[in-house]
Amino acid sequence: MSNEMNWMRRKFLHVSSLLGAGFLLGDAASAQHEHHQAPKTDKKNGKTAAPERDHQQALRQAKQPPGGYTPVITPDLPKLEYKMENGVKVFNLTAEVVECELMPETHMGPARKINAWGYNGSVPGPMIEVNEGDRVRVVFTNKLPEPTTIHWHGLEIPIEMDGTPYISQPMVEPGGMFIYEFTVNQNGTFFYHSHGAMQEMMGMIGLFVIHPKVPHTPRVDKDYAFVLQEWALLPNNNTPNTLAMEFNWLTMNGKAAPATTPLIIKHGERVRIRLVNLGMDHHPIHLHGAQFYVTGTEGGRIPESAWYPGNTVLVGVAQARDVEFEAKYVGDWMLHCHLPHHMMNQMVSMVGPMMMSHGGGMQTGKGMEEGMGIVRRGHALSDDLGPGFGRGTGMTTQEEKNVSNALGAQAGALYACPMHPEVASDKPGKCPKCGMALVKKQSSGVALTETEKKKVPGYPQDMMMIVDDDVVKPETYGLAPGWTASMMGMMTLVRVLPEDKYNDVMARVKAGKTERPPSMPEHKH
Ligand SMILES: [Cu+2]
Repeated sequence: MSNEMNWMRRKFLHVSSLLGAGFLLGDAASAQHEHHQAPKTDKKNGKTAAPERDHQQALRQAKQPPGGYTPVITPDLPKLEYKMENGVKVFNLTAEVVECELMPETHMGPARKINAWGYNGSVPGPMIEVNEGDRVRVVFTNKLPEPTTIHWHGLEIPIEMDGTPYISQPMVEPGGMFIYEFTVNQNGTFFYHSHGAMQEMMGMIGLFVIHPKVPHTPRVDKDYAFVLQEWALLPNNNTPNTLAMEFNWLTMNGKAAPATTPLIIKHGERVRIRLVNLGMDHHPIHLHGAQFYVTGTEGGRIPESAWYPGNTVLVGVAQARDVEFEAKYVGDWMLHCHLPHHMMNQMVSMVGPMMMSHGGGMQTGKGMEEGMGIVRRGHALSDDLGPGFGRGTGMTTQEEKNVSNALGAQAGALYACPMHPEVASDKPGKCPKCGMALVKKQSSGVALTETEKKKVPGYPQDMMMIVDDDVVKPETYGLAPGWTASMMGMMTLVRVLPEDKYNDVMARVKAGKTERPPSMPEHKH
């Protein structure tokens, strides 16, 4: 018997047992139907490859459905399709291991991929989008190596559907199924997630958006949704450390900036952004260049009289926040978590003094406990452990070595390569790495010698990496050269474009056309 047949048989047996227990709300025949839609699994490692998140996705999502609402766009995430069965919207959701790419390979380093847990080949899971009043059935299959359930966060539904292990339902064992079915009587930004704390930290969450019967006014032209997540990843280890309290990779819809796909908005459009957070930290999400109103919470729409203005909204753990604004000002505006450590990638492997490769300091990546700040013995600021909190203590301070970073390399130079910040020159020329013409710098800064740098306590701090070419996609067309230097962690761009540029970029998105703007010469790796 093949693995797949075995799998189907086990699933069927489980469905039968559910029938006996009176848990099955749908009909067994429809449940069996879902076998055909099981995602392809790599037999060798049991992992399911993430589906291609092509740029047509946003366009497909943007098609106006019969309900008359503005469909929600989830950049970098798929939307879950359904089929109608006797007036019920039937979705198939499978919990499984997903290899998720937070950041593609760049000329600065290899891709950052993780073995996360998600749904239907996606982390976070695909968005479920329904209408208030809909009858919804979710045929759930567990392909994880341990039991799980799905909790429908914030939904007022019967207790049998609440997804709390043992309290409202038995665990769904590996290979087992459960049928969730309920009517949605609310509207707003909700989400689904595993009710196992560690499973949540492996990525098991997805958006559940319910459109109101009558669209809210003022109507929005663009409606976006994001899941905010954080990951603790040790160097050379692709499995998230769910015990950690320190997180070094921050994602929006499963991507870390600059790999996040920018939002493309036409000047004057009204925009809604829905933000959902499931992690160990709260995220103050800040929008540049526009004041917004907070118009919704995880409990749904806020009455207009209680909307409040801001440009930073704190999205607490387990909360949802909807913000709305008029895109009055043209520009490529950042949308990002403002916690400084959430504006970084891979922050446990810093250059310079923090790197401490010798001596009595704690090295990042040494072991799960030491590497992510869990103290096993002694105290946190002891000689042994101190450097893991940033810098040396006691004797180890003498071992700190100042090194220069990207900014330092270009300081004092008149010309620099926009792609390779370490390439700088006093005269015009070409970059030896990529052949691009060196660009005259507007401000050359002051060149410091290595000795002078060492007199500066705390130097270096910020690093910048320019990887424009490595993350280029239709939505990035026309961004300023070097834009990726500013984009790290939980960040994306809200691009408010004048109509002609908007049409140009959207045509590129539609055609899947990825090319560099004419001002930037072609460059070879
Ligand atoms: Cu944050």
